[in-house]
Amino acid sequence: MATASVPTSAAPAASGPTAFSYFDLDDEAKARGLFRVLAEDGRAAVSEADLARFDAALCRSIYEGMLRIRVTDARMMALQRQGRTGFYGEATGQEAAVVGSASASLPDDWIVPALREAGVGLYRGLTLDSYIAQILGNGGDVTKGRQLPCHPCDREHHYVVMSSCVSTQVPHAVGIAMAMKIMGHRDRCAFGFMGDGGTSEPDVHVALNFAGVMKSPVVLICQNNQWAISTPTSVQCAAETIALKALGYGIEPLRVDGNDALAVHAAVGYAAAKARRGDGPTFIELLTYRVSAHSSSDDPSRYRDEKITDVWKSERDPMRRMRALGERQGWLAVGEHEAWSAQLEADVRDAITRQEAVPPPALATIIDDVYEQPTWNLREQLAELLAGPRAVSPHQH
Ligand SMILES: Cc1ncc(C[n+]2csc(CCOP(=O)(O)OP(=O)(O)O)c2C)c(N)n1
Ligand SMILES: [Mg+2]
Repeated sequence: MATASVPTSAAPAASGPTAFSYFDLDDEAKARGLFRVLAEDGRAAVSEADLARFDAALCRSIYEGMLRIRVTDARMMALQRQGRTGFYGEATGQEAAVVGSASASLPDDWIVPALREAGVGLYRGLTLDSYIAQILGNGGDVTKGRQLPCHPCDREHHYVVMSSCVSTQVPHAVGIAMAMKIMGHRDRCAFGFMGDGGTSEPDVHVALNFAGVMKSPVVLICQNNQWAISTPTSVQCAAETIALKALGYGIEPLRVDGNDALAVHAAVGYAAAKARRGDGPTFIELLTYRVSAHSSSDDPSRYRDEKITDVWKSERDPMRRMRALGERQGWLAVGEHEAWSAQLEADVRDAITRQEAVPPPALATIIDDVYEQPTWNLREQLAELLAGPRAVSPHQH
């Protein structure tokens, strides 16, 4: 084993190569094309010289971030099945899209996620303990148990809480970017994520219009995982590609193999650098596949052919592609994948043990944060609650 411990991912590597010929195509060709750095077997889809521009430290950091999501998601789903948390939505199979994007962000940027980007937060420094506290809604949860699981936030690392209402977050990302521009904050940008289904929502069109007109420093990223719960993209999008929609708003579109972490890193790095220079927004479609269920409440075998899913789980798996590259190039030693997985698994289990021991938020917090001083009727209702039989949460027994 070449490395004894998991490398830190707190400081995202942001210097990515961007000078690939794909970026010189005209906008329509970019929106109809599919940018790739790696073929599915982990071999170069670009010249070996171009591939060499991704250094080993960056590749290792991306791989570790992807592995962390895969291990964490599997444990959290098990926790949900055991009734220890109420809900979970995995990003399994989408790790390249998530971490390839995160690794192109800088600490001063702001991340406005959709459902499957918790790994961006984790990559930027959201701790496992805080993530799990928020999933359990315990007394250590920064949102005091008021959010659904899988809606994490982390102010310190500029990771905004996700909105359950699909796509309402996209205008927020554009608004943050507009504020950055108005306040003269150069060298930073906002990332706004959405799903393929999310692009059917009016909010996305409002956001794209403002971003285009105001030349906001925003990177809009659509994880096209080809499903919106049980609705396939093909029955809710008449455009040939989702990226083409950006053209109508005067925004540069990119379309990228979302299971190719290096292509995602390069494309998002290109868009972020452009935004930080003051050259406006980019819309990026990342083509991937939701190999998991929509959430712990869903059974996809009832509405889709899981034989197709199996192909995405095996030969199109984004981790397999990076691992093949790492073993070929030598930045991933033989046995290191197993050692990292075991270490990450232990980290997650330890954090679960610590967080399950934390009691729920005190009942009195129920009236916090609405008024500077709680009103008389809220105080009266709280007193009544505390005097009653439910003064102790059932979860404490
Ligand atoms: C405004 C709104 N409509 C419907 C829903 C129910 N809903 C939750 S997730 C989802 C599908 C989202 O699909 P997509 O945007 O592709 O994201 P994915 O789940 O595939 O990551 C829907 C319809 C919702 N939460 N909000
Ligand atoms: Mg989707």
